[in-house]
Amino acid sequence: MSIPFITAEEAAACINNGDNVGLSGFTASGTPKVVTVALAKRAKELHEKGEPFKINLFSGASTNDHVDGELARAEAVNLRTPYQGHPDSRKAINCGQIHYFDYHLSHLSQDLRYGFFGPIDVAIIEATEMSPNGDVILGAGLGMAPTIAAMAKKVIIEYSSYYHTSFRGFHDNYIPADPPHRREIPIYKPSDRIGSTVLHIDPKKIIGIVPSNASESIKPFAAGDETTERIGANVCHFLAEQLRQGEIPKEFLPIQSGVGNVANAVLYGLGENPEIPQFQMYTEVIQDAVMHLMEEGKCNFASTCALTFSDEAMLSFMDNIDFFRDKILMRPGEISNSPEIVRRLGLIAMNTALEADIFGNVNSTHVLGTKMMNGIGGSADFSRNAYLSIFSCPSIQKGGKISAIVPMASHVDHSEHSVKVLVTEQGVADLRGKSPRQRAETIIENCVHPDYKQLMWDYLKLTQKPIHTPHNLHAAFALHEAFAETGDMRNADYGRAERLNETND
Ligand code: 0RQ
Repeated sequence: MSIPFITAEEAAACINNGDNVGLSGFTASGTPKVVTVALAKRAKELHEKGEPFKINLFSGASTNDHVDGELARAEAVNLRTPYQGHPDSRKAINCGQIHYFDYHLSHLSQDLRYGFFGPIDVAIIEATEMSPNGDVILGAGLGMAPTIAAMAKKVIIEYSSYYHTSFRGFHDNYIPADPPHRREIPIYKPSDRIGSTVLHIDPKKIIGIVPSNASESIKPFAAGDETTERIGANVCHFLAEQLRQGEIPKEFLPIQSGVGNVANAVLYGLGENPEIPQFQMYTEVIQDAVMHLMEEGKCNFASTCALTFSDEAMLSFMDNIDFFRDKILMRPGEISNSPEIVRRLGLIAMNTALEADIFGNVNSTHVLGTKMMNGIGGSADFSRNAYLSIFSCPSIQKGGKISAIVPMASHVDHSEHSVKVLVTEQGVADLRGKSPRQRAETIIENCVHPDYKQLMWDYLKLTQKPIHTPHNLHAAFALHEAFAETGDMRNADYGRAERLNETND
């Protein structure tokens, strides 16, 4: 069967107002790059004619400007899930223009299959190779590609010529059976392959192939500053000590690491630390740092959902692709982030907090409790189920006007039950085996910035009678209130709580 080549505009014309559209890819990697741009143009033209046009957008994780940027600016998105990180879509979400629901990345494929969000009307899948029978070699990221390709009524292929070397052999396409038929996912070590290198798509559903030669447009990470380097060093020293004490087995354990400068600093730190043995990764994204760790022999295998390399690093990866062919497997998000596998392999999970409270509850998503930043992503898939779950963040933000450690988190993504270790540039709080008061004392002593320590000790004193979790509900958000009113959390005032205490006495 011959599948026609079509233009991006012809493909976009096949997408209708109100459609559920699913995309391949995870982070920018492997996401569509030309059809969504044409779709944004179509939306703008229809809006100019007074016609409504919005889609519901389902992706593996964050995307790129070609997707979230273009579509948000064109006001072409009604519903968005599970994760985004583009400033324009963030703005549209926070002003109520896009309905966004923040969702665990490991859940979305299965919950789509369960029918929770209706059908997938159109899937847009980036391919790097394809045969006429519909066998596709995906690109640098899978995300939900297997599920949305199987569910979609119509499939559009974006055929990328940017990848001039073959990606064959890097993918492990697999869809678990749904309950009540699900069995264990048979991964017992990060390198176990369970699925197929090709993704078969019913050719009868493929409406056309759109050529593309766009890169992922991922910029290299800025060099870490002193704070991120100190956080990285604190995490590395802690892990080395855990290894010495036998709390981490001497063979070490597979690592999951989130994205960003802190994650990069930790990985480089692990690479340089002679006490940390060669390790493997079971994670959702690998960035430039991992490629270098592999070249140096420090990391000998990585299971991931995407190669989130900067364009520069991707070119060097392609030049040396055969070196990596037996060292990397890319899997769908529901496998790379599967709680079952995370628990079985015993991962060391390292993720980032926006805000944490002195009892160890972590907010990774909501700035000051109300504004969505990016989303929970895979952080809870990993942290809830890890052998050791570590959250890190700088102790202060905005030149010290914000303390990242507060009495009560203004939103909770990871409860105290999932957070075992908290790290800032100030130090490490190991929360295992500690009661709420002991956790608070450890966090204040080791992680809080000196400008905020006294405020936190004073907060604990507000609860005079012994109680399990020493919160004072009249003062729990005093730092947030001070920021809202004066622009600086250091102006927090516990006066009302203190006066009420006196009255109660
Ligand atoms: O503001 O952009 O104006 O400078 O938030 O903060 O310190 O640069 O943090 O870029 O590493 O992102 C949690 C968002 C951290 C990310 C989060 C302000 C701060 C700055 C960014 P500016 P930083 P990072 C793998 C796993 C959830 C998903 C996840 C994330 C901006 O790591 O999205 O882990 N995690 N996925 O000034 C007010 C606070 C603040 C604050 C920071 N307490 N109050 N503003 N900021 N803390 C990836 C995937 O799942 C695909």
